[in-house]
Amino acid sequence: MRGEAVSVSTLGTTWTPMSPAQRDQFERDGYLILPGALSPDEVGRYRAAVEAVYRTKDAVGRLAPDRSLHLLSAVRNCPELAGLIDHPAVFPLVWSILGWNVHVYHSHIDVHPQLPGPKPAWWHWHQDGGRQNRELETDPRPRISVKLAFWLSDVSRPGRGNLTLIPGSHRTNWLPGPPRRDLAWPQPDGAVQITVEPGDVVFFDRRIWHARSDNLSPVTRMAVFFGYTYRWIAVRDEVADLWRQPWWQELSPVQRQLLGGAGDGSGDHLWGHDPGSTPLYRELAARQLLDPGYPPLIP
Ligand SMILES: O=C(O)CCC(=O)C(=O)O
Repeated sequence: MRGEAVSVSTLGTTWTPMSPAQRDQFERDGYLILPGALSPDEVGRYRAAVEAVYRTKDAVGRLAPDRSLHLLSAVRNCPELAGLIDHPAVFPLVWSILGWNVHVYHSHIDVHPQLPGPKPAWWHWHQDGGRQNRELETDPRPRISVKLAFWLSDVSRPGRGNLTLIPGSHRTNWLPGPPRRDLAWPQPDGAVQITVEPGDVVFFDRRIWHARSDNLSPVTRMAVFFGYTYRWIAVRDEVADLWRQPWWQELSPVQRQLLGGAGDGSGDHLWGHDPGSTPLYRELAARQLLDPGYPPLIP
């Protein structure tokens, strides 16, 4: 129910760091698929929450003309999703790659019903991060953020609005494409439609070249995406007064950190100057999972 118990506490659950084989695969391909990360019960619960949001937005005329919903700030708009942001089956992938000084900077709920036919040409291919892809000068650009995509519908065949990506493209700064987004253009070489079952999660490097595809099937596509980055990078989601929400107190300290509510709100804290009051650092320390590769600034 909206505004009531929203979080799934991870206390008492096991956190398993990314394995060396997963790391090798992630470094090589730029993404991992985690089959069955959510149980069928969880899929049912999170689906129901997303469907409720969809109905609410429909009632106030906020769906796109094709009746799709692409809604930023996932937890603000659907607090029942808070249990996904540190889901024990996949959150360890995030801190294994980025360390403990992280937050969710960009998230979205996506509902895509069947389209009557292919949409007019539009070049959707991109790397995440917006102007990071103009303003960072290295080649390849640094990773900086990763994303978890939680699949709540059956996208086990192509043509169902699959996430499309180019494996191994995360170290390529430039993808040849049309001079204007609305020009018809062939799919890039090597592009694959990712096939997933409800409850699967895709974990990807923000730099991987990716695009949503059209859902031409009768199965409404439903997914929730959470992007994580370092706390010294600004949050794109709306988080300004989340702490005033009635459900905020029910979140765990790590969930609050991920939603911008850790420390004293100062820039110093965001820079990671006080690991002792940074919940994810504390949690990893308590579980003896701190990576010596991410030491505090002043030992
Ligand atoms: O919805 C999709 O399949 C793609 C999502 C996307 O482009 C993104 O997460 O940046």
